[in-house]
Amino acid sequence: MQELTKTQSLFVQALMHFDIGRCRELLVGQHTVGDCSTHPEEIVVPALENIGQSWECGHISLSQVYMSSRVCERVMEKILSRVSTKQESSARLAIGVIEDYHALGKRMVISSLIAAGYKPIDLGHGLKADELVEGVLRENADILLISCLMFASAVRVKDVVEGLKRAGSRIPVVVGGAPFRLDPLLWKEVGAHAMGKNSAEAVKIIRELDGRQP
Ligand code: B12
Repeated sequence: MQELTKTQSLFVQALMHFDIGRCRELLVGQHTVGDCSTHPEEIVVPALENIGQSWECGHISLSQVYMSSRVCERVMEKILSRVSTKQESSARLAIGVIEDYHALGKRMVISSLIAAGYKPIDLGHGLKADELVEGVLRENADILLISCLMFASAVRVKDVVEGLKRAGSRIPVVVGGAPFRLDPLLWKEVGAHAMGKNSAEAVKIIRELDGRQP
């Protein structure tokens, strides 16, 4: 199991007690207002990974995993900025979670994009490949971001890329989520344009594609 820092361990303990106040306390000190840095993510992502591993080993139940993620959602919702502090961009970004229901990563990416001056269109989660293609065409998106946490859903990105091509769209598809972090070549295999490991990288990639300076 991955070794955690002291703060990450305290955060795991607080999550196991569903102690929202303590979780917030541990994260707030890490966050700088107006900055799209990933400090809270550096605690939340490894902590939830650790909790996922405990579930895999049979040490905790799925309902504990579920409750931990709900607590993280509540706390992050309050911490992450929803107000753009930077110059706004007119690029139309669409974002969705393919097939699976792990939506916390998408939320974090959305918050960072908003803080960086974008107005991402949230297509939702649990989406089939053709639903993502439909969403892109309906919203006339310039860039599609896809989040996923399961290998079975990651390989479906290929269907989205092919579906977009069939529909005559050549927009870049940017992917992110655990399967792409674990297999560094997977994003290329599924035909994505780029892959980001966290929400700061998501912003960096989008800025490059959008031709904007940091
Ligand atoms: C919380 C959680 C749940 C919650 C989800 C609640 C929710 N609303 O999100 C619940 C309890 C519902 C759940 C259910 C299940 N889960 Co689950 N879950 C997790 C857990 C513990 C944490 C995930 C998480 O929220 N992480 C925190 C977020 C913030 O991290 P993130 O998504 O990676 O996002 C970051 C980056 O990846 C990046 N990013 C994310 N998206 C994007 C997109 C772009 C474009 C970019 C650039 C970057 C980017 O930025 C984010 C911030 O840094 C993981 C463990 C793990 N290792 O991740 C297992 C895990 C993903 N789950 C797993 C499984 C198996 C399941 C279930 C099938 C269990 C079951 N038997 O029912 C179901 C499936 C549900 C479904 N169909 O989707 C497995 C997947 C294994 C695999 N190989 O595919 C994992 C890995 C656990 C394990 N160790 O086995 N789960």
